[in-house]
Amino acid sequence: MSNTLEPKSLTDSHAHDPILEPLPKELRRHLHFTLDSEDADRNAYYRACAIAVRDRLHRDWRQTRGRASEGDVRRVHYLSLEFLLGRSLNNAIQNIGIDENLRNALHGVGLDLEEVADVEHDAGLGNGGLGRLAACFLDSCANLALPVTGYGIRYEFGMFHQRIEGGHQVEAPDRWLRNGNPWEIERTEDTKTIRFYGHTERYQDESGRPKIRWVATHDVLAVPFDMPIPGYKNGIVNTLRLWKSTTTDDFDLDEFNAGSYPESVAKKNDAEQISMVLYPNDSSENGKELRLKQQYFLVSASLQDVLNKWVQKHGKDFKDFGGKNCFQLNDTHPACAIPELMRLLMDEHGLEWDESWEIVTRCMAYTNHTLLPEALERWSVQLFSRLLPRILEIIYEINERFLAMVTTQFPDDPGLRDRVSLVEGGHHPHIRMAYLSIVGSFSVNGVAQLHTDLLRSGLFADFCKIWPTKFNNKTNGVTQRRWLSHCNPDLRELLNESIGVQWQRDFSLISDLAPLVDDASFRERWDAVKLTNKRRLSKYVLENTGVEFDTNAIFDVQVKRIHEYKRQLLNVLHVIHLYDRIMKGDTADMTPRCVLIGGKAAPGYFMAKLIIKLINEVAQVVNSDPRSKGLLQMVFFPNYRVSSMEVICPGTELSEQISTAGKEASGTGNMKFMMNGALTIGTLDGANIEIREKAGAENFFLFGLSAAEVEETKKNYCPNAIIGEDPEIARVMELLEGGLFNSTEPGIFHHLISGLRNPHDQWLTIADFRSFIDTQRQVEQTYQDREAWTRMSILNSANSGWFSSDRTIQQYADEIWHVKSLNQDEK
Ligand code: B1H
Repeated sequence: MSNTLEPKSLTDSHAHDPILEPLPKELRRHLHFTLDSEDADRNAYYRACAIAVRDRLHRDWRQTRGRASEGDVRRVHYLSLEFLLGRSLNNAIQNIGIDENLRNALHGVGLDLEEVADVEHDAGLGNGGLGRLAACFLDSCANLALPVTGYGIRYEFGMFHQRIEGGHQVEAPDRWLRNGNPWEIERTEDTKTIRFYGHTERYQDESGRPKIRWVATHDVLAVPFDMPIPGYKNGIVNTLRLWKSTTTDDFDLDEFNAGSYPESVAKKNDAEQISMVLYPNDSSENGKELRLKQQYFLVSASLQDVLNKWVQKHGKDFKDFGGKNCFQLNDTHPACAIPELMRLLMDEHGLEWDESWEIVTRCMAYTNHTLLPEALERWSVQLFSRLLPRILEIIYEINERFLAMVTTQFPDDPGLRDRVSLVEGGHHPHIRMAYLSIVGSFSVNGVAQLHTDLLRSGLFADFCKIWPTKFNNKTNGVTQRRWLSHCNPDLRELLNESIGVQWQRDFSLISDLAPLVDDASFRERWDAVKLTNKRRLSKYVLENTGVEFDTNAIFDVQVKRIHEYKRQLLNVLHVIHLYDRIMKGDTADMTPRCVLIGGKAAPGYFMAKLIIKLINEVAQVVNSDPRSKGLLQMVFFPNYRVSSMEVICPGTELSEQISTAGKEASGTGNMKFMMNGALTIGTLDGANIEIREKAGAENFFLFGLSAAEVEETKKNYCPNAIIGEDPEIARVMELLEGGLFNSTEPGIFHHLISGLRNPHDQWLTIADFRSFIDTQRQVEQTYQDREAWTRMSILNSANSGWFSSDRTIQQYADEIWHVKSLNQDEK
């Protein structure tokens, strides 16, 4: 019997096909019918545009889904607690090539595309680099037509909104879904059930085999919401599937019958809390029960999703499951995927341990993003056994079998067993999630060469001895489509004219820029683009801070999460030093400078919040002193987020990448600035090293100790001696300690100051200060030679091809995932 509701009938010649309709007509239709909107203001138009664009993605989205499942190709599932997407409208219209069309359609009704796009709330479902990396990766996977699905959580509240009051950070909830989200489609038909609590019991199955089941659980539902991820003009639309938690509709019958119906219903609210809010502690863990619930919730829902689809197609034959599926774990946050896949295969699908383990270790791959001890996840065994008793049992068994193997294979290293145990013993034992991730994965990668080297020689050295070939490097990258083409339209046009348009698809072509450094008229146009972008940034800074930057000055920027290891404090000390020169009248060869610092501090991170306060107070003193005029300005940019970076990075001339060497795993802001022609002042840390190699040492301002020197210096570090011997540094400390920046609040910076002077200061700020001052002097001198600066700027962009996430993802695809482009035949 033919089904008249078959989706095919929607594409027949009588049906409405939005792709064939002119955009202005579609916008009117959505305003009038879909939205039933009375006003035709920019808010209404934003929503109409988003829906019209989504309609235009629809056919390719369906087709991409169909092609990937029909072809029975190997697929990748990118599991991440964070996807920091930012805005979607501009990205989508650029990728499907209707940007000019939409601009004209809006123009026809008296609106500006920028103005309309500005209505969209950032999807801030991430903390910083790790979450934004996941978003860049999805863009690159779609560009390369790879069958990759993102799996995450649909947080009701994303990264908090930051306000500055009296110089202090104040957090407010980010209700990003307030006006709905036109990009998502709810798919209740794919809802999954997730279990928590309860206990396990042994039983025998029909054939008398001993089995284990997890019973008396409190269940929660996971409802998926899909977001389209369009490729760049290639007909591909991939999916990001985000899970929302909700209540099951079975009631606690005892309570229900006892007449406490409202209480019984209200208890179900607990379920909704799981996906309520993103944890805002970048690079540090806090061990909260709700966070472990989030992690397991994401992992269980996503694995069930993939397994269900597998069973629909292949029945219970899992022989080839590991060959056809790969799960990339974005740090250890989704590490429960390893025991959860074991559980699903054994307890739900009846497989034995060995065949399940074979499958799991064939399809799990783990990316490590940090060496900082405070960010390494450890979950208390006590919490685990209460919340996820079956998962804990499986982890214990993984550990026993692993340790038995270690004992047999390394009999001459008796200490090894204890060092690599997944369980950290003691009074309150914990599970080491990084170790679990290594043992359960076939690939473990770091995110920059130095980071991977340090993992191999330090944190994971024992595991490297056990499995030397498991470890590999995949240096991070960023998408040039958002971080150059979209955010820097003037540079895009200049590039298109000079080297053609293909760089948007294949960023290695950016190297064609290099010969143009010798072309004086090109350099002039390059400078003109930068000036336009500085003006735009200056306007944006004025709107957000009340300070108007002088566009003759060098724009010096540090934007990233606030953390001691990132050393925003070093940047502030340098500003204090410049201010001291101004007060002394030592300004003859001073280059005017505008310093912008932005970023959020984790709400519980006292020192980071104090650094924000100091930045604001120093800015206040510097900006209000008439002697600074034309020489020095400084702002703290509030609520730094993806959409602010889109204005900040094109207008930046000097990129501050000044972390203590060995601490920043990679960094990705550094790459965005480089593409947009900023020069970097930086340490030999993370991807800075590779940036310097690619740009050429002569086009990079290097300062400070190397990672090896940091370790050496720590053995005998004496900041007070350095301060005592260097009058300029001593003077900066004197101003700071004398209360110049906290005259009405005595003593508030005490902890910062004593940290700087402490021989155990891990961040070695004072150790690198002299080198920083001297290198900043070099920056100023170079800036005064306009031609030299412009040449260096062009060469930085020209050599940034390596830092496209397309390159990174191609390496993941070739070396870890072994997946191919769906458009392979067309190539
Ligand atoms: C990075 C994190 C991170 N590393 C814990 N680790 C989090 C850890 O909420 N948490 O619990 C959140 C984030 N983030 C960053 O990853 C590195 O510091 C950067 O250097 C790197 O560029 C980025 C992407 O690889």
